[in-house]
Amino acid sequence: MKLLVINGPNLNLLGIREPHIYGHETYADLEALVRDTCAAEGINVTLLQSNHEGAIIDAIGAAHGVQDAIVINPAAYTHTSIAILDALKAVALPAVEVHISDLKSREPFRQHSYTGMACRKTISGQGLDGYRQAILWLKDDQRKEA
Ligand code: CA2
Repeated sequence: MKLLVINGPNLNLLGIREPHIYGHETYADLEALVRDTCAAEGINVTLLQSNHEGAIIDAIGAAHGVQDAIVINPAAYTHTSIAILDALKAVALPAVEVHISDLKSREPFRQHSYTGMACRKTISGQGLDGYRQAILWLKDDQRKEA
């Protein structure tokens, strides 16, 4: 299985502030967790973190015919980006949306997800473990579809 893991704006700054919301772990910890999980599961993973909407859209488009699945935390673009929603719909790869924090218990403007509308599942409020859960879910989903 080939997996693309995308992290959106400011997730490179994890760990420097708001630990009560996002925890103390850094983006390097997130990347290590994803790489370790994928290594254990025999998954070939590509990671991208970008603060630019167009770069994220380009990466989703380039995944067509190359990747088998996508894990995405679009960060603030979750709540604004119809363009990322359209890119996910266009490539039609199985995708899981992850949020480190529990969006249900946060501000009203974080309650709506455009990007989640193109994802098979959303995992929110599980901290970095949400990425591990998303990877395992997609692997199981692929096994069921095989
Ligand atoms: O909970 C999540 O994973 C979010 O996607 C994180 C985004 C936020 O805009 C979404 O509503 C929920 C923010 C990512 C980075 O934010 C930081 C804030 C302070 C310090 C470092 C990073």
